[in-house]
Amino acid sequence: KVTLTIDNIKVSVPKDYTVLEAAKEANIDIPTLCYLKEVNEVGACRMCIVEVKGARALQAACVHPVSDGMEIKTNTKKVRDARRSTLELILSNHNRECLTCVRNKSCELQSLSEELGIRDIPYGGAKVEGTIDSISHSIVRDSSKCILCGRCVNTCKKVQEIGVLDFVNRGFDTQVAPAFDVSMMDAPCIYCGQCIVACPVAALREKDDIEKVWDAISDEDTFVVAQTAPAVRAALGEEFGYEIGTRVTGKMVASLRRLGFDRVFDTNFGADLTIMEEGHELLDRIKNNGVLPMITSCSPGWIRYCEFNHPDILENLSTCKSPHQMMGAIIKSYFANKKGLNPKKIFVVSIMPCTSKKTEAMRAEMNVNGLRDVDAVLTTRELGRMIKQGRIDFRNLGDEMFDQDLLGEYTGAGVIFGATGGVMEAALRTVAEVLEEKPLEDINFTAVRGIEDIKEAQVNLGGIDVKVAVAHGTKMADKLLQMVKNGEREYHFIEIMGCSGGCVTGGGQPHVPAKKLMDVDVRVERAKALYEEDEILPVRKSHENTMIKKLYKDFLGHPNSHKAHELLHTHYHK
Ligand code: HC0
Ligand code: SF4
Repeated sequence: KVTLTIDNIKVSVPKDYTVLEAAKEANIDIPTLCYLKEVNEVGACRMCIVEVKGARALQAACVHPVSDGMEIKTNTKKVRDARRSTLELILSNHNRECLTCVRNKSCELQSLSEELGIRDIPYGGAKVEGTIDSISHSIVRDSSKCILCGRCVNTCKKVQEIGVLDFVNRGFDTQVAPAFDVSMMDAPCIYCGQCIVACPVAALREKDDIEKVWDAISDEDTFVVAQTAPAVRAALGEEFGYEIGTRVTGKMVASLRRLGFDRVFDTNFGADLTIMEEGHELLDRIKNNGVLPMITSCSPGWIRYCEFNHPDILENLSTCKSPHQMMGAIIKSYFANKKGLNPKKIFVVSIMPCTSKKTEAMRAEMNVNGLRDVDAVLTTRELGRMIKQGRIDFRNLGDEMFDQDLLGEYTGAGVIFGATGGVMEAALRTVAEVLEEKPLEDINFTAVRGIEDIKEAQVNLGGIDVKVAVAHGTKMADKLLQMVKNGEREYHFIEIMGCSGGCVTGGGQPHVPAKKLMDVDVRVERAKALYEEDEILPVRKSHENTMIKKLYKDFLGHPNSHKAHELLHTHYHK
């Protein structure tokens, strides 16, 4: 440990700490902008500069190491003036249309300007002309808002190890963009949206589909169905001031009903259905020498990653569509049928924590008899905005239940899909009981829970030692696949999610300021909310969902039946 004083407060910290981390320990708040814990610690924006006694220049606290006896001042006039000048310079070349900006009130640049009391911007000079890339279905890049902090660049490069974004051009013309300045649509971007989550401003944002959904709702001839992904309930509250990890399932349902959706269902029903299809697919592959390991297919970011980077293992991917696509297909067939609705008049809206789902829903294969399974995908953030546009007092809503007709029941197994390891655990609960033909003593497969990079387990199921593994984030997915490919590891079943933490930290989830990320692991807090819901549900195994049983009895026949294949399965492209 070393001891130093910061603003006359003595603090002892480990010797590998930076001044920023030490100040945090002493409850002293140093402003940051480009800093993103463990991802972007580069000292580029110079907002975190401090006075270090004995040093001639001001030092960037986020990269400056502590030493014994060091004396730091974090908030002198000299420091404040320097920070203000730096900020004015950034603002002089920034598109300052805050009122019409999607990040209005959640922008880190905006809050800094307020904190530092910026009232006018003295530099009137040339401004870089911005480019907007809004060609993809998932992501919009607006360079007029970009402050070149590099948070997105390093997230894509170091967290995901994909490296789509980089600094292109030089000097005044520098931009953050895919190589050769191509559209995100033409880059090997998987639309995971982690760059959006990392962006402190609105230079990266999701493609906004709110108007499409309002139009459908206001058309009296259209039957509009909402379905909500497991992870949305664990984060939507943050848009309304709730602490990270607050579960708002009941209020979320109530708000969707107020917005005018004709039905509000839970994608968890689709998740339970996925487990039935995927679980039986696994059993079939194991029994009949099919291609193993089988790998989950519900994360569209992961699927794109696999198609781009591991085209040799597409056969290993489960053929199951993802739960929300299955749900859409069932709504437009079984549900429409039973309810006497014209499927052409049904508009399915998926509320997802994910930006890649927007592109997934537009894939040509994702249709039922020529109709889209899902017509629009909104992120958790977009739903938050819609609720505000609808002037709904979210915090004072009572809890309401999902609609119950035909597709209304869901199990704890479905809920935990939203956290890394959840799909695996849900599958094991079902596969175990099918193979063992008796109820499990303990349904909590804790070995696959948590945020460890790669999780492994071996479960004896009906005399077979089934080996499973879980990876989250494409960097870890790649590592795991390399081990499988070079023979270091052998598995029957692998769960892969495109984002670290799984869906709870998907690219469509509410923004968390970088400062907050120094204190909390969002992946852990939001996952807790899901495991909590799993614990309190009366039914926690997908195959015990009575509405799923009825769906098979009345319509699909049995898992992996011809009809199930037609509606619920898909294929992939090299
Ligand atoms: Fe997920 Fe899903 S669990 S991908 O992470 O499988 O986005 O939350 O909705 O479809 O159910 C996301 C979350 C889903 C799907 C489900 C799966
Ligand atoms: Fe990289 Fe994901 Fe952003 Fe695409 S969406 S640029 S893959 S971080």
